[in-house]
Amino acid sequence: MMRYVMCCLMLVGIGVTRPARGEPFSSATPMYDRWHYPFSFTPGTRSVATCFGAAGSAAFNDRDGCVVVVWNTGALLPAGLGVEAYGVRSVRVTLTNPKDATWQIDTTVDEWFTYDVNGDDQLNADGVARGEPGDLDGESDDADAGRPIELFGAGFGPTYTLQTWTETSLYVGSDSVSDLPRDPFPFVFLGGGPDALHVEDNVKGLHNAGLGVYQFTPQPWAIGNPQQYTPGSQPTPFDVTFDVDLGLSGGSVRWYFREQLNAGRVAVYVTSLREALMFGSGPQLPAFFMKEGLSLDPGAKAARLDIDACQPVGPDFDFDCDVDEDDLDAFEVCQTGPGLGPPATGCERADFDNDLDVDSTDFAAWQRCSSGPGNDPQPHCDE
Ligand SMILES: [Ca+2]
Ligand SMILES: [Ca+2]
Ligand SMILES: [Ca+2]
Ligand SMILES: [Ca+2]
Repeated sequence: MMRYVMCCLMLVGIGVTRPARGEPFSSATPMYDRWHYPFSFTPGTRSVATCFGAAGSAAFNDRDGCVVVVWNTGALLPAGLGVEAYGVRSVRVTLTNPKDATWQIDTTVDEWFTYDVNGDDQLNADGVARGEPGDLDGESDDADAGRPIELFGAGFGPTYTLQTWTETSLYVGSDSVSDLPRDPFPFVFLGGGPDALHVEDNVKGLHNAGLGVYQFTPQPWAIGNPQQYTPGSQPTPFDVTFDVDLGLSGGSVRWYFREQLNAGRVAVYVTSLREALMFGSGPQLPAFFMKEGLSLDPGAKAARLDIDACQPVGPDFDFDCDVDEDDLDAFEVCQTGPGLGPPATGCERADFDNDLDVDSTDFAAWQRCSSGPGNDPQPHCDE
């Protein structure tokens, strides 16, 4: 038996790997975990990776010390079946912080102008909130102590792709000489997608001019939630869990994970704008064991991924592994009536019996599959 469970995937009902619901799958992944930082001279082999920011500092990405993790999901369930063959109910990422941490807990987003926008190493030196009379630095105080740890999608390009990047690849990003986009880079979707907004420099407002976006506060896909952590009195390692909000960006975030299951690799980018320290380390910073650091402490664990996935039945329009009212709403938009002609573009999926209309026969299929929120539909209910 493996001493360390490095990665667990909870997979439900896809193809040949069709375990009972809730049965965990384990493998010796992550495939890659890396401290994504310009001055990591041993890329991919660090035992612990810290997350911190350098907001407002020229030639440093605002999100400076970051973690990129890639899991080889294709080793656990078949990839390449087409995105339509993958539904995702939930995604949780768990990272483990070494003992003796002192960083303050903050589980809510801080606005971009509560960081050091002007790069003078002070926050809101004038003491006046952004935009108020007398504000000289464009900054406001941080209303709640601490900085959140934020999980985003991992975008790739122009140098790398999800398939070509490895944890030892040459670093691409700001390098203390020039302001450059990261590759891979943390991103959010613009509105309902598919355009990706870089977030590594959201305080300086770089890399998204082509989309008309400058300084902004991105909504993370998940915020780290420390488990049983007491800052300044923490004698053991502890987990930080990230429960992804798959409903963000009108389903585009869920699509990201479906698309990656199809690609056989799931990647996430974990960052914090917690203010930097000299040498990028210290108990004041969120820090996470990499797979190379498992011998450091009996409580060390590598990054873990839990995905509850499924092979969706036809009436599961939003691909979240149930058939409920949300799916009915989508179906009703597509209804045409008997013999009233082919479904509109985007509604082809609603024509379950493939007779070129969306009528009561198709609705009957929806009824057979109806399972309620969060419940598995009966297998083959749409046939
Ligand atoms: Ca400042
Ligand atoms: Ca100010
Ligand atoms: Ca805060
Ligand atoms: Ca559904």
